[in-house]
Amino acid sequence: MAIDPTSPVPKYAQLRDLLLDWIVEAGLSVDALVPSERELGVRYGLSRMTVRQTIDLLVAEGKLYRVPGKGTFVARPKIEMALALASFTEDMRARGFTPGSRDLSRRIGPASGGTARMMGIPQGTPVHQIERLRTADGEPMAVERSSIPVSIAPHLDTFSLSGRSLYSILEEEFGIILDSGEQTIEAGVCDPADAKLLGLPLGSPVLSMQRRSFAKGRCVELARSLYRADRYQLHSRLDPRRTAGS
Ligand code: 16G
Repeated sequence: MAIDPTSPVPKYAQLRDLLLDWIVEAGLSVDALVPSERELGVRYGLSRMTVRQTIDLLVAEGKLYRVPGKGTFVARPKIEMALALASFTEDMRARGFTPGSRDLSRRIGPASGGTARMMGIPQGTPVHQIERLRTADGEPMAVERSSIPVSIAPHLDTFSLSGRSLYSILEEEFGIILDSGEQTIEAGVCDPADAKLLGLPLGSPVLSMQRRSFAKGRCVELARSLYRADRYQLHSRLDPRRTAGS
């Protein structure tokens, strides 16, 4: 396939699709070297600037990565985010990664107006405020900020979360079994502090999530999380459209 100069699709975007197809067809595996910008320019009849634009895009999308002085390589496939009420620990283990957690801050504080509204509790209600960096095989994946009412899990602050899953502590120590939840996912850009924690360049894209988890109708956790968009993607099954009355 070649670049179509008459197409309304910009050349850098056409090259993106052509390159991704070529990587699959040529059987390039993870960490394989991609031809240089000069070679690609010659192959597809494009200027070096256009090729660079495509490579920049594919790097930002997490499809390729650059090693200064060495070249551009095929990146690992993204992790598919489980759209389920699973804990980070369960999810990572199921995919063969070793989950990790580093406390960034833990304290008990009054629920803000927004948090209280979302959780269905009075403003100012004491909540555990837990901020953690989540890792997979030691690599930063997400920053998670959770609020949990103190009345639900009174001495949760006495448990270490670095070697143990929050959901398993809720279950084993407080008898709380989460039975329903809801999650909103939006595109976002990480601020300087989060970019540093996640080891990403400033302004990198992230998946910004807000999750409410319930047990017996009571909101147990409100979590606001930032997941690396270069490592995660969403996938969901689509059910057939139901017509009225069915
Ligand atoms: C998931 C949840 C998070 C929860 C955590 C518990 C999302 C967006 N977030 O990462 O709300 O706090 O699991 O994980 O899915 P843990 O039991 O491993 O500590």
